[in-house]
Amino acid sequence: MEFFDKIKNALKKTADQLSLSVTGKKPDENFIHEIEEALIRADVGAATAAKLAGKIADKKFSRETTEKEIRRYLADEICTLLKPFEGDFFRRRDPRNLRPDPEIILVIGVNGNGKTTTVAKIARMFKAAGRNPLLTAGDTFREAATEQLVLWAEKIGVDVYVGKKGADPAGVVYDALKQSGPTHDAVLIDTAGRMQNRGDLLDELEKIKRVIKKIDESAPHLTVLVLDGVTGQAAHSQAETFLRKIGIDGIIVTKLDGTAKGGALISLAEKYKIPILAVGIGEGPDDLKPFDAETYSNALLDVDR
Ligand SMILES: Nc1nc2c(ncn2[C@@H]2O[C@H](COP(=O)(O)OP(=O)(O)OP(=O)(O)O)[C@@H](O)[C@H]2O)c(=O)[nH]1
Ligand SMILES: [Mg+2]
Repeated sequence: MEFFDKIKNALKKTADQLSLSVTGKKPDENFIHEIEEALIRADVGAATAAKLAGKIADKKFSRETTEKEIRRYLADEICTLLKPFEGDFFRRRDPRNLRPDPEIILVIGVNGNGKTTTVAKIARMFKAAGRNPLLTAGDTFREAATEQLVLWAEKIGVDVYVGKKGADPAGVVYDALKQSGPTHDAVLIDTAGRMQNRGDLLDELEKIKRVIKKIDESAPHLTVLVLDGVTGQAAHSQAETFLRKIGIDGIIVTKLDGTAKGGALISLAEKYKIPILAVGIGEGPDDLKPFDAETYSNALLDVDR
């Protein structure tokens, strides 16, 4: 399936939320309000929705304006908003680029957001680019978590480092980094899910970071916060806490295929000024896609390129 169609399919539920009935109507106050509500239903966020609706109001569309034109206009506005936050995750992995060796990538986030799956997807992408990542099972709480990562590693054909069950995760990460061979040009660290209100678990994450720095002062080279697209506006408090406590370089929004709230990342990017490195649009290892502002906004509003 072509890339645009995949994203479009993924965002279909959100696009359906944005059904606008405009034919023959001049965009009056009621209509503007309708648009604003539709945007909020798609989880664009109240402030951003108001801003976008305001732009439609200012534009003074005529009675002849078609729904398609309004969609086009909204898509363009959203694209402009998001453009500065297009992460360069895929581009900077270009093997010709200079990068640290190994490149250490820490993947963090709340329980069930899709961290382990995302680690697998990144590994797949790296492998396809001719790289050799070492996966690290930094989730030592649940045995199933380690098994899940090991299964992915086997499926993709990459190495995985697993510590002892119940071991201190920071220790496991340290050992993994020590043992990563000269052939490993990246270390992808999966971590246990932790709620943003669990101070003790956030401290543990800080410890993991400290340990990484012992090995390489400049690492982690990329700290990725994985957010669940289905969470909607609740993702804000997650982003805020992880940003403040741990520091993040970018976000990956998963499950965009399963949500009617695909608009959440608009307000997220805008509010926290965090690059969106990629999006997850399925459970398979190839379902990680670059975040492209134009493709995303066109798919969200269901307009053609
Ligand atoms: N539809 C869909 N499902 C996804 C996506 N990413 C992950 N999932 C599913 O979400 C569920 C949780 O994914 P995991 O990768 O285990 O999440 P996690 O953050 O590692 O979970 P914990 O380790 O328990 O915190 C699994 O069933 C995944 O298959 C996605 O982009 N789309
Ligand atoms: Mg996991």
